[in-house]
Amino acid sequence: MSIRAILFDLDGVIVDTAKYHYLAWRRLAQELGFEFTEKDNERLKGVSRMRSLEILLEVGGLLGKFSEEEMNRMAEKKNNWYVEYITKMDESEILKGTLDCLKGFRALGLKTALGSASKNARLILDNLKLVPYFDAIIDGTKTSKAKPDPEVFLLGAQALGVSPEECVVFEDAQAGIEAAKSAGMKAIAVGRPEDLTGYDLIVKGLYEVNPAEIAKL
Ligand code: B16
Ligand code: MG
Repeated sequence: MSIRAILFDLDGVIVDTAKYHYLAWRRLAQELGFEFTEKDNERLKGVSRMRSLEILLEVGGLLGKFSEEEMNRMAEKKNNWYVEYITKMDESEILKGTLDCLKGFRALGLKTALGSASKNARLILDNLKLVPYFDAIIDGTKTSKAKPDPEVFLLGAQALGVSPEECVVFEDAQAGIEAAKSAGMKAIAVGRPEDLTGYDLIVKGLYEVNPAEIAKL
């Protein structure tokens, strides 16, 4: 079966929003009275907002100490700070190779979709002026199950009118690679071989991608 669609994760593939997530989570940790390091932040990549909060509280030894309402309030507070940071983003923050890649795939007649866990994906794509390059945008507002569940990518394939076997996914997070594989898609890891496993191919960034080669996978 030939490749007809390409699905892209957002954070870590198209843009580095992890640094803004980190600033906001660290601010929350400081308020709660503990340090949250950049190494700790690695555990939050590709993970949903509420699961990220649980991991943060676990790092601070505070997991289980708050009610659901308090947890929701903390997540909201973090998100408000995060939104303050990403509102200032512009095209200069698009990761190297992204535009050529999106244009290249579309020139070959392939469809493109975003498959992100973030509820803020739309705002980010708007600021980066990337919305017109996607035929479908599936984000955290449209999903009910977090990666490694394949839901986000299956919804992407459905929105594009293609079958999962005709899709290739670009992902930087282990949970995302697992989501792509359990959706029955090809997974291209974006990152370092020592950090990731279970992918079909690995690249350092989209700047290494040759759309014509990927279309032949
Ligand atoms: P939000 P992705 C993910 O984006 C981030 O990697 C992860 O750190 C974040 O917690 C998650 O989105 C939810 O984001 O709080 O904005 O809804 O990699 O799936 O594009
Ligand atoms: Mg990611």
